[in-house]
Amino acid sequence: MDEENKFNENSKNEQMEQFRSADNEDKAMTTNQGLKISEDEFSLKAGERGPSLIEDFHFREKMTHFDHERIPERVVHARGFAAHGEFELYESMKPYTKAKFLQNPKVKTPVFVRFSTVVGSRGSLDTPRDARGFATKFYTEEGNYDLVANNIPVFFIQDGIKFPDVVHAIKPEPDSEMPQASAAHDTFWDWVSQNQESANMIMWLMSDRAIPRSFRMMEGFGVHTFRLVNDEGKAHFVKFHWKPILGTHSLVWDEAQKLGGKDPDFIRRDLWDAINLGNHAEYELGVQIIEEKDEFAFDFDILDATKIWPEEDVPVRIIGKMTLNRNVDNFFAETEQVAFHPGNVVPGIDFTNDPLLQARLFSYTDTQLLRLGGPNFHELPINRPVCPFYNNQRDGFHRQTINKGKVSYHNNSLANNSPHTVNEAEGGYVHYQEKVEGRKVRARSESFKDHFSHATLFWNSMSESEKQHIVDAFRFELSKVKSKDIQQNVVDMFANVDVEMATSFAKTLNATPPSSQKPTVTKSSPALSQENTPKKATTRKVAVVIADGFHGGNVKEMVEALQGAGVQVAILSDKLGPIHSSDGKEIESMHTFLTDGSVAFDAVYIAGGANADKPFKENAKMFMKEAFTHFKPIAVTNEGKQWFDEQQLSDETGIISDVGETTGFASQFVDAIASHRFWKRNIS
Ligand code: HDD
Repeated sequence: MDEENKFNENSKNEQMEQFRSADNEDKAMTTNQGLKISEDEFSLKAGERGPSLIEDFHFREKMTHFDHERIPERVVHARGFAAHGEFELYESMKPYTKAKFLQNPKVKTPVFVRFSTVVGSRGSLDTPRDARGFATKFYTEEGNYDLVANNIPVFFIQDGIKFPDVVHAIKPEPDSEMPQASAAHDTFWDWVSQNQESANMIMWLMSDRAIPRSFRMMEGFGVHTFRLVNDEGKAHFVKFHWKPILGTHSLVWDEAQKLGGKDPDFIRRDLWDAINLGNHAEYELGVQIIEEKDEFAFDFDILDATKIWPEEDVPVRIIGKMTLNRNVDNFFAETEQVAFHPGNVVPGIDFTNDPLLQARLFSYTDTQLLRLGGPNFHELPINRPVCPFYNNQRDGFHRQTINKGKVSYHNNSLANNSPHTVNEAEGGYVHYQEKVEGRKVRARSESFKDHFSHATLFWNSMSESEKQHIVDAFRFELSKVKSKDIQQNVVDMFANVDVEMATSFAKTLNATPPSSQKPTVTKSSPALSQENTPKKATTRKVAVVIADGFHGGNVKEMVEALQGAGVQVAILSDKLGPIHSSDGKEIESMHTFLTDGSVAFDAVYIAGGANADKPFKENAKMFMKEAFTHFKPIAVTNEGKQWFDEQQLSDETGIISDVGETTGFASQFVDAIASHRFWKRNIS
């Protein structure tokens, strides 16, 4: 096979094929030893009403397997959802890195991406206020490269030794194991106010970023400063970004909470359905690059993971695109067993001395040894590199490979010193030879001491509605804190970010407002505001609410226009099955008021129907009122228009109304869907 084509975007899928189980269809059931089974419903007994017998190997095998089916969930990021895809390079990065998958724009690399929430247990919900994990495994011809990222570009702490502390503080409190999947409790906010390096991350966590609308609509950030190293051994500092093609979009908090009950799987379902429908999730890969000579040219330390590199100062260069196009075959085998590690690098990508990154380089393998039960988890199908691997590691729990021969050591003469190491020119990984010197100290660098400038920069960059959401989030979270002292400490801490902001939530808490000493940072970064993200109607979900006797022509026209714009249409009524129009047509309803709230949709079209009864009308009104308070586009015709008017909602922003004649009604609605939310709407 020619070298060029040996590895391609299908390499991982082809490799996994050999591990997929044979089809069960028409097969006789057997034990794991291959013995055919004659009876699977009754255990072996001494007499029909007698005691069960220990010799029942079939019962024992079935029950033992079941008893052992759970593995420890991840200590953080337990709830995740993953998909396969490919990465395609737009332009060669050869001047910066020798990483083979970043050389040739023709090469496509298979990827596996696992998204996650951080705090909640595996069986929690998709929509809590939380950071989201965005971990990508690139199966490259030189081995696996893992970009283990989050949807927030900064972190809670500067030094990884504090990771167990922040995680203990944010997880459910250890005495009661409450609250689940939530930061809104005393231990977390106590930790925040006693660890002020968290200020910037907390601003992001209180912002809309922490309640994404979809995994398809989230940015990803490698957070740390890494190094790219080229063929000549020259290094550049780099930060990695994923930019979603659909833009970065969020839920509103009330909607997120309601979704947690109505559909705890809302976000994973969104990705699963989108991929099945062919609406593949797409993200562009961007890099910010800083020359080594400019390491100290900034008013923050580029090794400090609580700081961003403002995009206006260090532009993000888009270098490729990732497309997630295939759902997993088996959640456990793939999503649960995948093991990421920021230390999985390829030649041309290297680390820096960021003390957070350095700690991570220890933690991931360590946790996986426990979670996946031993040192051979690299052999699990999802974790295997697509290139072969050879070394002298042997044995251990669940070893799959049958290593031949008696030689399992290096150096050796018996096997011609195989496997042998290779030099850099032949692909051997050589660590970047950064010069280091210093005394052994447990200390924070002076250059890491500013905790507030970037938090203020973030605040300054927000639109009015985004600022309001941040204040509301602080109000919500801190109102759940029982200790008055902790509430006050947080108010005092965040006065260092913005006095007005801290005053706003101090009032709600009945805390003492901070003095009016203003922080001095006036800079803002427009790239941080979601106001400036791409907005599209495509793949958005709209509920079309109809009752018997609906206006067939209006609904048909609207449904066709929506589908033409790539919008997903869901017909919703008070019952499933055919709903009849006044002109004798029928449309199948697949959703009901009972099963789906308006929170499951991005916009609603209330068409109504002449035969709607009172309960229908009340449900429809509630449905549109809820969408209204979530700032969503609403279209109304016929009875829908009447019901809207009857509610006397104070504002018509984002309401597209039509009594049957208005031209461009459907296209106005599509435009409104593309605007997503109408923040100026008065919902009071
Ligand atoms: Fe971590 C999992 C991302 C800091 C220790 N982390 C984990 C996952 C993501 C991140 C996306 C889930 C991977 C998956 O889907 O399987 N973590 C981050 C980011 C960080 C970060 C972006 C800051 C920049 N993490 C961090 C620190 C430590 C850890 C400082 C410890 C020193 N992270 C872990 C872990 C986990 C993990 C305990 C739990 C499960 C796993 O590794 O495989 O090792």
